[in-house]
Amino acid sequence: MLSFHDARTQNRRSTSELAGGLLVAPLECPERVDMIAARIREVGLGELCPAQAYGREPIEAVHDADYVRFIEQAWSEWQAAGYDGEAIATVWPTRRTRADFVPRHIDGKLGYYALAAETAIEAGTWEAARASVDVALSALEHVRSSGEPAFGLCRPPGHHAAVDQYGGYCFFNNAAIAAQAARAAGAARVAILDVDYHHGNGTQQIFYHRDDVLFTSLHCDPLDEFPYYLGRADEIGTGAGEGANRNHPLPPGADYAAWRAELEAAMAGIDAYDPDLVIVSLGVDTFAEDPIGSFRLASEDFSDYGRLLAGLQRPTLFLMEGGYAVDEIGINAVNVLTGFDSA
Ligand code: FKS
Ligand code: ZN
Repeated sequence: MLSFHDARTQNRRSTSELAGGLLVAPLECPERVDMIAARIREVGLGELCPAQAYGREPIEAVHDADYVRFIEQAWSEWQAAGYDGEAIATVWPTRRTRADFVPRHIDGKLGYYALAAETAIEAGTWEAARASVDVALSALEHVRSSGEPAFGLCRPPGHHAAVDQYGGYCFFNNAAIAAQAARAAGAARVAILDVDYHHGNGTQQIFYHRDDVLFTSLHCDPLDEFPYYLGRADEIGTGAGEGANRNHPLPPGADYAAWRAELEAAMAGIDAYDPDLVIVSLGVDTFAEDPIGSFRLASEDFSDYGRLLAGLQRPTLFLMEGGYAVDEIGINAVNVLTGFDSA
């Protein structure tokens, strides 16, 4: 299968992630992409193609224009405020304050648009986030024009990014933007299958009221895991979207047998939905050795579920999300793709 990438995704070089009360080197690092690209070449998965530029229009078909402008300008506003470090939110609109206006000060804006504090904005963030969308849309175009599967080596990831919120290492929701672009290009129904260890709260929020995009997610129970405030099984969609949102939370420490059983249930639902396109939000932080995930998948399990996904027999777009065991990230991500191709 063909893969798509863009060197500008490596322009995000944040040095600070707020973790355990410390500022540490971010888990979501540029080497993740290098390792996956190296593995693609090593196994001869297929050509690694450069992305085309799509501009901001497809981004603004999903995200608020004011939010997109905020991501564009946040770093220069932060610098203009005279701060020395990277831009990190420290204050929020909460359950007992107002959230119906955007403050003028950059500190107020950061809290308004952030859903978590671990993710810093720095000099290369805007360019990398836009490039990540271009990667997703380039891979989509290949799937649509050829009917063949494709892989978008997106970075930064996207599934936590909501209509007007960033966090959990995500700024623009690559999978949602690709789904929306596919709809605009004529696909009647798109299914998003999110297999990242964390719930895709942003993707869920974006399509919660719609029945033309099905969101199905397997993830660690939000009672125990980030993003904590969304992702439970009783969230089924609203209005026209009722029934088109399906969450499969699993307990911390889940093994592959439990995970695979949920995947089969999720796939039966996708099959019945009869989508024209399946978008897989491919996070490999379900790996047993992942530094932040607690699930127990082995490298060969990724090949196994890649094979299983081919059984849907639908045009399929894989987009990279999380995965932080950098030494094995290439093996695990590419195992899904070779498993799919081998079926
Ligand atoms: C470690 C706590 C980490 C944030 C977790 C973010 C997960 C991001 C992801 C994505 F796919 F978006 F990258 N808390 N000290 O893996 O879901
Ligand atoms: Zn994740």
